[in-house]
Amino acid sequence: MKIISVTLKDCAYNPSQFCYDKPQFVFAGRSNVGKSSLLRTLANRKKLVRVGKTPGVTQSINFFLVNDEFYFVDLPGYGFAKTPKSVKNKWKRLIELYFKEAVGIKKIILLLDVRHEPSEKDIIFFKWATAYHLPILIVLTKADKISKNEAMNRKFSIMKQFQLDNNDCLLFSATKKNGRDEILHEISKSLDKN
Ligand SMILES: Nc1nc2c(ncn2[C@@H]2O[C@H](COP(=O)(O)OP(=O)(O)O)[C@@H](O)[C@H]2O)c(=O)[nH]1
Ligand SMILES: [Mg+2]
Repeated sequence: MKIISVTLKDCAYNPSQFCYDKPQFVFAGRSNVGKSSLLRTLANRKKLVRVGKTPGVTQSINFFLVNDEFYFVDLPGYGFAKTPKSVKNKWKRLIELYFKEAVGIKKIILLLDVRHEPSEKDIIFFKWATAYHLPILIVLTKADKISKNEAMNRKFSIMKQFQLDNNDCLLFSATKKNGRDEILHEISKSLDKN
């Protein structure tokens, strides 16, 4: 798949702003996991529109229209220690409302740092998405930070933990651009279904 255009369509602070008119690929993960880097790499852009410069402060669900065909949906990163509880609750409600409707969500792409065990919040998020019957692709980020062997071992261990197929758990490096094609391939496969 070729990504030709990426434009920020909406920053949704309430459900009336959710973009359901085209298929959606939803990117989630804890703050600092490498979500912005992944989105930039997929889009082949040095920068996407910056929404909220301070980690933990972006409270909106951001819809990027890709090729006029589907959306990359950027969920607020979770697990940033300094985020006040009231803000956390607001995010949770907003995401819950989004998942509940789930019109056209093709895949949840959950990012985990390849070097670390999934946190409790990662696991809760995974279970949450599963409860809404949303298909999940796990992307293990920053794969360049460990050896190829270690990375493969981490991948198998995560596949086992979350009971995923080989194609539903991919290694990625933004610095090396490894894994980009595989992720885009999974996205394009999901678009071809139905
Ligand atoms: N070595 C390496 N560093 C990365 C990679 N992806 C992200 N980073 C770094 O990790 C930090 C957080 O990345 P960012 O994309 O802003 O994370 P976000 O908070 O999830 O959006 C930044 O310093 C990035 O340069 C990667 O694949 N390899
Ligand atoms: Mg970011």
